[in-house]
Amino acid sequence: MSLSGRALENGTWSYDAINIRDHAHDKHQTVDDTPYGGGAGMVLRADILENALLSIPESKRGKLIYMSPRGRVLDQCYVQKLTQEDNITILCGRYEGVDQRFLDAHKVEEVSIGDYVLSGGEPAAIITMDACIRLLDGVMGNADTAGDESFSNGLLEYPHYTKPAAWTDCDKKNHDVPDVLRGGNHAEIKEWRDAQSLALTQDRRPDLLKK
Ligand code: 6GU
Repeated sequence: MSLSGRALENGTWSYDAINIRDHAHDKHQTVDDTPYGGGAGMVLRADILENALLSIPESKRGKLIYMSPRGRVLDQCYVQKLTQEDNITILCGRYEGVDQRFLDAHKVEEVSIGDYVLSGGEPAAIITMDACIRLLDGVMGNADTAGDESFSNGLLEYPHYTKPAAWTDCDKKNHDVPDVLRGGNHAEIKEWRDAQSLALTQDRRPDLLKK
């Protein structure tokens, strides 16, 4: 089972899902309507969204976030901040969007997972949750694991190798594990890994170095 699945079973975290449609007033369970000012798509209604929100006990609402490509882009620093919250309510939109008055009235923070557009906020919510859950106490088997990984120190992670030390690929090409990693000199290994991290970051994500 996944780390987050096991953590759910042992009570490290829990969730409830609310179907916005259950909070509509009419028999067709309408949750959206056409945008004022015209344009394509439908907009989720503020009154229905508020009914759905108020159905959550106040003590459980916590921070309110709305998954939207307009939002602040999720990064490891923001994930860490979210894990400090006792409760989080995540609104997942579909259609064109959400009536702005709901976002304003309830001080909703908009969160994006990157510069591309999804058809709905649900996959983005799952990603946000996974990134948070793995940081909760006791979820990762080895507490050290979270310290070295990509982004936690602002750099991409160094490359990893395991046995066999010598490996021949399907084109008969030999690939050896770098000698330094097999030598057992921990200071030298750390220096090599740090240099690899820096070079990889410079090559693939120079934007991270500027930060
Ligand atoms: Cl959070 N939602 C949607 N619909 N699209 C996105 C996104 C969120 N983040 C990036 N693209």
